[in-house]
Amino acid sequence: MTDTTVDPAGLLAIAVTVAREAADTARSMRAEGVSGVTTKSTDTDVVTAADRAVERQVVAALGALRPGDTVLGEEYGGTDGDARVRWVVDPIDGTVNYLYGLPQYAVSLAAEVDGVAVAAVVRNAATGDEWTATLGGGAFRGKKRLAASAQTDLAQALVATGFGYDAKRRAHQAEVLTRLITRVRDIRRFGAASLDLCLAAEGGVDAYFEKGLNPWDHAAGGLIAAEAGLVVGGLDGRPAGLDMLVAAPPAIFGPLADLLSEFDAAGGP
Ligand code: LIP
Repeated sequence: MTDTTVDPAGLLAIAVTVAREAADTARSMRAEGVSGVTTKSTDTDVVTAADRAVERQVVAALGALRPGDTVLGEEYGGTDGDARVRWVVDPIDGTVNYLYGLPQYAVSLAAEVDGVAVAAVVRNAATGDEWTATLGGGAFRGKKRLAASAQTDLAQALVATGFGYDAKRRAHQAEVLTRLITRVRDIRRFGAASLDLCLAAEGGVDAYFEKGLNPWDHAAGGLIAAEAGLVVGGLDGRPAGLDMLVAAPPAIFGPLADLLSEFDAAGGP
């Protein structure tokens, strides 16, 4: 019996089942050693056989459970169709961490209804840690409901960020960082946007920002961060997107976004 529900709880149940199986595949393939490594946009933008295998597994599972829906994935792009429900998947977010065996990589899966993310799961494939959220239903780590940082002073904020795979872009991002680092408590770089957003959702850092994120990097983590109480957006009143994503407590979102705008963080290559 195919499932056609669009209610967030029903979609979340499917997302969690599919993401857990996908994470098991990612972890068992890692244990066998990383194989089939090729590159994409630059020589440092790697993709492994596991990224591809896990995405095919997710697409097949969703195809069986929800034949009418569409899927957008990092490795194979989008499937055709005009269904109300679209799934957005990053099979292994943090692929460089995966390559080096750093336990900071995740399966990230979100369900959108009419273009709005309503259910999300991020599962760290190495540790089994799992974050979930539904629109209006809150965010959780396991069964623990999350409340993000309520930091009100940017100068006291611990901020996570990330860098692109293009050297020119990294140079621009580094310039922004040299100006920002004196205006916050400190910076952290963990290497996986979906996990960075979950860490911000549970107050492990106060805020996160990054330029160059694709929908699969932030669709799930963004809902989890927002449902934990963070403002998730872009600069100058724009929504979060490829040019910039900022996730921060209400009191410091404005000051952080204003500084990033002043430093042209959404600009450059
Ligand atoms: C990664 C992002 C991370 C960013 C990396 C890379 P990938 O995604 O999660 O935030 O800094 O450059 O884009 O390539 O591991 O799926």
